[in-house]
Amino acid sequence: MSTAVADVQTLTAAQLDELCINTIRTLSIDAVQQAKSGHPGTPMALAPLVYTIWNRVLRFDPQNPIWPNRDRFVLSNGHASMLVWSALHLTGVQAVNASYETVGKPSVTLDDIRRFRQLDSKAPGHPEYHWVSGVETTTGPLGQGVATSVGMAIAEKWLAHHYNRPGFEIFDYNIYAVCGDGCLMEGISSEAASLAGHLGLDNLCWIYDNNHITIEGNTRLAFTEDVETRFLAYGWNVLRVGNANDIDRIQHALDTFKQTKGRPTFIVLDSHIGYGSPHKQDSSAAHGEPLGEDEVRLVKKAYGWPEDAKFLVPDGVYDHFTEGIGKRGAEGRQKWMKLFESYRAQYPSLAVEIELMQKRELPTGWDRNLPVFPADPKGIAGRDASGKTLNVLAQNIPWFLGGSADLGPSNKTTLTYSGAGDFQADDRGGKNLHFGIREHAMAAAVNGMSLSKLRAFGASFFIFSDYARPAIRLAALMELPSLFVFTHDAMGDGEDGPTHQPVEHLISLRAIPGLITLRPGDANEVVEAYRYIVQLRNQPAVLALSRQPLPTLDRSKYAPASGVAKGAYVLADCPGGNPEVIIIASGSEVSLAVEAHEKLLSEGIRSRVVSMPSWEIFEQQPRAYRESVLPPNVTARVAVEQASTFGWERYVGTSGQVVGMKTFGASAPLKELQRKFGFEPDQVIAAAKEQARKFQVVGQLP
Ligand SMILES: Cc1ncc(C[n+]2csc(CCOP(=O)(O)OP(=O)(O)O)c2C)c(N)n1
Ligand SMILES: [Mg+2]
Repeated sequence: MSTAVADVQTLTAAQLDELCINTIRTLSIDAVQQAKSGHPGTPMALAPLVYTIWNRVLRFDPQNPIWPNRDRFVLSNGHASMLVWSALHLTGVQAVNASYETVGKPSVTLDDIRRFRQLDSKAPGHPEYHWVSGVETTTGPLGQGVATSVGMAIAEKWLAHHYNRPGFEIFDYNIYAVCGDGCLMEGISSEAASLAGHLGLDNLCWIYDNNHITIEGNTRLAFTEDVETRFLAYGWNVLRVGNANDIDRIQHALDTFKQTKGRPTFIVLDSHIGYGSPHKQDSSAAHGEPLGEDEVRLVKKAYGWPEDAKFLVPDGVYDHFTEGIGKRGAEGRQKWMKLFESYRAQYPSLAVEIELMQKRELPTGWDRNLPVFPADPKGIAGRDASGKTLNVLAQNIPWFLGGSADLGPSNKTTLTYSGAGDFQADDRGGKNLHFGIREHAMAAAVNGMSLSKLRAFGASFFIFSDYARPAIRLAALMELPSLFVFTHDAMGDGEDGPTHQPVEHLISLRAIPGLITLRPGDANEVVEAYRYIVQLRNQPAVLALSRQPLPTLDRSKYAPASGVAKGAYVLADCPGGNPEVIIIASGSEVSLAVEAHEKLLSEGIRSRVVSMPSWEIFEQQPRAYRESVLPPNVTARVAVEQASTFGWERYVGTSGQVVGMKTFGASAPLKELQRKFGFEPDQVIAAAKEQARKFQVVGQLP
């Protein structure tokens, strides 16, 4: 008789294991079939792995999926999401709300699984962090999950170093990331694995689903390297389990990982996509489409499953998970809670830090000693003002840390205060991360650190935001407060030429929903930008900073830089405040706009300068404020920004003018570039005058 309908009392331990595994398989098959879309093959193959990790190994309490010392599970091959939905459902993971409280209902119900990939279901197409409790990171773009897991492993090491005390192992969790051929073909995983190997992250275990299949067919089409040797070369411990159905071997490999010190572990798991499907096993046909009703029956028969049963969770399955992960997780968490209470008694301030951090709150005094820059026509570069600010913030906020992709000295992101230190294999307390020249993995790792509740930043030249963009996008999708500090934001590094001069970057980042971009106009705006960013809890931010000195504006003459918190503000106005022309500028062009404005005023033209460091923040302001800054009846407008003109019509209208870039830049000293591309007072003045003239003509129309 099928074990699925047998009296559970009569089942052996091995049969119970198999029953649970086949439940994961059949839930996955049924969900994909019902949705008429999805990926059944890999859940069928990896059900034993996921079962073993979750029910035998993972230290995770389904009753509280945000317990800080839980092990992390990442499914980097996110298309196999039914593995996650099955695991979250069968283990009874509880939903958590935005205030970090469990709300007394399951994270994923059987009904959600029945409605796999349907609107509002808690079982969407791919694992989504902000949407389903128990998902540790959003995955789907292949390679992102494993790269993010490296940031999680860095975070655990840093947290353990910073907060553990003798007898108080407050942080000692592991990170398990499952990946497929696709993840390992993507360049980001190579960057990430290289970094993890260098850092000796022995809390990190990747399990590679070695099924030789991707969408187009067998991996012999495009992926024939020796993956094991590659990971050995990265400095990982490499293990192999030759049969994905052998859960004891899988467990043994995972145990070996836990005993391995000084290097991460890579487990190659030889598997069969579509396992059990007579016509589709080991073929790409099992990858990304429903098996078909007939094949589903055949597969169920092969599993010893009732052929007509759909979404069946046999008796004994929920209980078996409760006995396994449920019991182990609850015990682990309760033990930890007790430990944490005595820790709090002995180290109250550290305990407070941990609690604040978990809720993404800031310690009191987080903004003390933030620099204030005196007016100075010569000024200071955005990157330098940023460096000074970062060094203050990192001292005020114990869990604020980050680094650059080998451009620290140039980005001025190095934390130079005494004791800041470098994060390395032999120093887990350092606050300077050296990501190496790996922007893509850096950005994903920053997300991994943010997911671990650190306030983390990554840095590079603005032009190379392109190399980090997929992870920046995911930060926005996940609603994570990751920070990306990009310097050399325009043509400021003139001689490097067009390969290094961003043009379309600002507007392309502005197009990412939820991402805050900020391009501050002087040193005090840089400080205010940081003040705004640090208080964000659910949004990532990109800072675009100048390489070259920018005049520090006289704030006794012009409006205070605190206007940055509104995204845009009236920096300089005409007497009486009824402008006939508005000049809008960001970053290095703000002082240019001010210079033009002064000239216009002296010629009797009533101009106004609006400093607009952030479109997104401005858009969040009430209409009354926005209209006070940009009065709708003042249609004579000029925008000045050393970036693509694309999109500025939003603020200057169809009749306005944009002094911006319509081509790539060029290699030359900055002054010459400013002349060539029109970023000089005369051009701005001419544009403003032309606008004002048009306005007057329009104003005279009946
Ligand atoms: C960056 C990225 N490129 C392409 C895809 C589309 N895609 C989804 S799954 C897949 C094949 C993945 O093969 P593998 O990782 O071996 O997964 P398996 O079929 O073995 O489950 C591709 C190309 C993607 N999700 N992300
Ligand atoms: Mg594959």
